[in-house]
Amino acid sequence: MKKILVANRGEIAIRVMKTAQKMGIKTVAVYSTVDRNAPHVKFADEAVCIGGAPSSESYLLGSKIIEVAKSLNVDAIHPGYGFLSENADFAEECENNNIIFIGPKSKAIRVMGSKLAAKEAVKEYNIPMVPGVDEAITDIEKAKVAARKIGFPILIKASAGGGGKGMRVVESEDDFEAQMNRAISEAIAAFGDGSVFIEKYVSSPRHIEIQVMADSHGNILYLFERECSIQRRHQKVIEEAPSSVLSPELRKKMGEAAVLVAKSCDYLGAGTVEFLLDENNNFYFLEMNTRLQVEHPVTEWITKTDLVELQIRVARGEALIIKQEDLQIKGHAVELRVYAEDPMNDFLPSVGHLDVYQLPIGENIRVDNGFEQGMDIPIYYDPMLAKLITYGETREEAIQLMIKAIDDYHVEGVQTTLPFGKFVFEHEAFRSGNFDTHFVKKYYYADVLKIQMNKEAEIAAIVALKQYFEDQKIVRLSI
Ligand code: MV4
Repeated sequence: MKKILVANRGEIAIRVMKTAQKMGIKTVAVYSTVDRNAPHVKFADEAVCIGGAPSSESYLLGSKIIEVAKSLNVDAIHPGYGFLSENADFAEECENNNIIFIGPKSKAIRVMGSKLAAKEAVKEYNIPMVPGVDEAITDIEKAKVAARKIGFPILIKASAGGGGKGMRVVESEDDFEAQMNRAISEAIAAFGDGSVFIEKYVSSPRHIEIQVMADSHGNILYLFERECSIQRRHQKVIEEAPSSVLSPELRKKMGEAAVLVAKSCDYLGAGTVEFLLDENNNFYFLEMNTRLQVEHPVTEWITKTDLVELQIRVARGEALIIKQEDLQIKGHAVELRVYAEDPMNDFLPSVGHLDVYQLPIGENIRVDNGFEQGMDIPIYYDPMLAKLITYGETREEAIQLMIKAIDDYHVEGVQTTLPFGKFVFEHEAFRSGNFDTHFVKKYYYADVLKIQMNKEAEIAAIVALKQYFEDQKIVRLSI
């Protein structure tokens, strides 16, 4: 593998190219007209403009990207996350054009892209799943009987959905039919597929996901868990590894279950198996994400691995040389996604010009960044600017360093999730590890940031006043 095209932009494009460079592999960037001067374009050995700003005219144009790859003698395409990363047709088109898709085979993407097909695939492996009906609902009366049996509240999910899209909680039988009809029409509108199914609603779960890595020789590893319960509207904001609530026994059980999920679809490359964990530490398989995830750095840090390097190695046919027994968790890592969003205004995108943009630096601080000072943030894409990751021997150390790094991260011109991050990392519930997916809803309201900022301003004023009095003394003494 001599040349890789990265079919993505922003921090993840750069992150992938860094590893390619380290491995002596040439890189090709693709970009849209608004990204002409973007850092990922400058970073690559070669770069090709593939179209207009909307991703439908550029980063989502699979055939165009394959054309570019062929014309530049590219051996492999890394899709990053988002865009074409979980598009089975694109993976298949790569396969058909003799370009290595750095990811699983199109078949695995297709199976895991449908939650119902995923449930079907793992059936024979005894993976714990939430009680429910694991086929598309066609008869509402029959479904009602099933829902009664499962017990309310139940959750309606769209098979083609993901990341929480198309979900509906139904509290009682009276609402069942109306909610079901709404869910079906929503699923048709959003995914062009009206298949929905029902599950028992787990009311206060944690979101724990397991990183897996598979080669083409039958080896599958689990690289432990990430705790991703701090989300808002199904958008993760803070992740950490390891989770503070898994015992070594539970970790092993979940890891082994994740490996079986990967096995069930003949998985290749990096994948993530999502589980819910309830109050009694029961875990349930939810879905598998067939890509490298945004939050992969926390896993890299605690396992001392480079997941992109492993992806590339298995994509070119190498066997994994690491054995499960060799893998160990060392230390603790936390990550904050720095979005150009206004946490005081319902997290609305706050795109604009980066007047000031200075990153924190230091030992045990990693910033996976896609922007620089003076740039405009395009409105066309996900507003994530960077990921701030810190590491420590203990969770407490990693969190303490994170708070310092947030203070050393200077952004002017747009609002960001940095102050929100500080709020979470200082919060007692987060510190104690006693939280679930309802954290943000439960504890966060816009005014807490104002209160926090006022407190900081007061402290700053007191410090300044003290300094002023001290200076006065010196002035007086010197007269
Ligand atoms: C659930 C659930 C409760 N019960 N399934 C949301 C994202 C998607 N991957 C699955 N999700 C959920 N599925 C059952 N049977 C609660 C959620 C859920 C959630 C899961 C993980 C992280 C944050 C969440 C926020 C709300 C709901």
